[in-house]
Amino acid sequence: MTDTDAAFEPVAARIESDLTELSGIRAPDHPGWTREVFSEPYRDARDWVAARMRSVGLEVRRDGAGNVVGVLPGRSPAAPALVTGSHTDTVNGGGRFDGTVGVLGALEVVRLLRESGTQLTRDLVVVDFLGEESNDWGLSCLGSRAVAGELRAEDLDRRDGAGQRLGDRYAGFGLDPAAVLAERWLTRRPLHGYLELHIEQGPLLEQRGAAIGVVTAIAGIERLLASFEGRPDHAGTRPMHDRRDAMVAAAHAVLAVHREGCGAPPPGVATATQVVNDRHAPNVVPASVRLRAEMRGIDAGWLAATKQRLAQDILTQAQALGVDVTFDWTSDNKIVPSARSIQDAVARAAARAGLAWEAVPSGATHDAAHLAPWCPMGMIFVPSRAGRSHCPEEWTDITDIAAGVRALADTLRALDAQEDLVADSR
Ligand code: HGY
Ligand code: MN
Ligand code: MN
Repeated sequence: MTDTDAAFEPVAARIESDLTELSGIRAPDHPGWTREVFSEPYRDARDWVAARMRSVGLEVRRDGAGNVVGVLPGRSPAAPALVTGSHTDTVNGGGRFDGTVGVLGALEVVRLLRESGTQLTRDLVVVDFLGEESNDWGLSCLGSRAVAGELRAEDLDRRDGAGQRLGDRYAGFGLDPAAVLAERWLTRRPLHGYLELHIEQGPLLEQRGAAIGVVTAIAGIERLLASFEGRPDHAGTRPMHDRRDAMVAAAHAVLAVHREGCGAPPPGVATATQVVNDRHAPNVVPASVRLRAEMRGIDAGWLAATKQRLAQDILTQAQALGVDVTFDWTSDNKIVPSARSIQDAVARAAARAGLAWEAVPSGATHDAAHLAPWCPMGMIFVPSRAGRSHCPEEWTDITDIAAGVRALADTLRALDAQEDLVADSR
């Protein structure tokens, strides 16, 4: 290991201390770690992140879309900037590492740069993006979507299961909805590249004994809200042959979604995640039932075909039961390939550090998917124990996280020195 390399050996204890402190900020009455977007624990967590960003020497601002943005000025501020970061919101009952590893890992990179007296050519922009997790409004990655100019005025009128309007939740969190829509800074300044460190959230790296994942692509996500309308009847007196049971039609749909996922080309998956009986009386044949499902994959042909097959299959079954069904499809994000130039840079950095690496797709979506249209994008994965995530059991060893931070630091330094990434980005 050269002197320079030694200067960039992450301090695992510092990362672990940050993770422990941030993990202490969560909703007390929920299982696991819960910091849902617009919640009070989430507000507290962002205050903590902003303070920690300042403490490592970043110039910090909250942009109009609710992102916490820290800048480490480079020698040439006019040069296209490097961006890194991730998110600190969680799913309900989630874990400690999803997203936080990328934000806190970036803070450790900043400490290493400053301690070694290394000033990059380019500004290094570190972002804790608002609301990355999928939500009831059907739009994940709220913060990166907004600054990429993808959030539309009509999106603010979306309502969640409790009827809450997205625009009102922004306002309740202290954000002006008009400013959210106007805050499109990704589209306004030249960017050199985006690199995000994240846990794999799947089993591949652990199975293959690799410390580093070089992400090849981020899966596209198609989301379905199917609404089944049958007929309410007395559950105790209505003969079985003469019912229009919306719950039975939804149950067929759940199994149809599962069959599609089981038949998908890897890493394709399909999951029915919610069935709600709008009139949940215990003695009434269900008349109005809503089903939420999502399909993910990196094969555009399969994603398109599965939507068609499912719609036909679900409709046929519903009609046979005398139940009407309507479909509301949302593309949460398209399939996004990582930049070849950044994949290669990550692989070189891992090899230099003596870290075994594997090229892997990402079944999870990330803010990186929304940065990709504006600059070459790449991601670094670190292993998830037993491939578990979005649950309290989510775990990544601190030594694996430190290895990921080492790869992040070395890759960012290499990208900083490279001229025109854009030329060879795909
Ligand atoms: O849903 C996802 O893929 C990510 O964890 N938000
Ligand atoms: Mn995540
Ligand atoms: Mn997640």
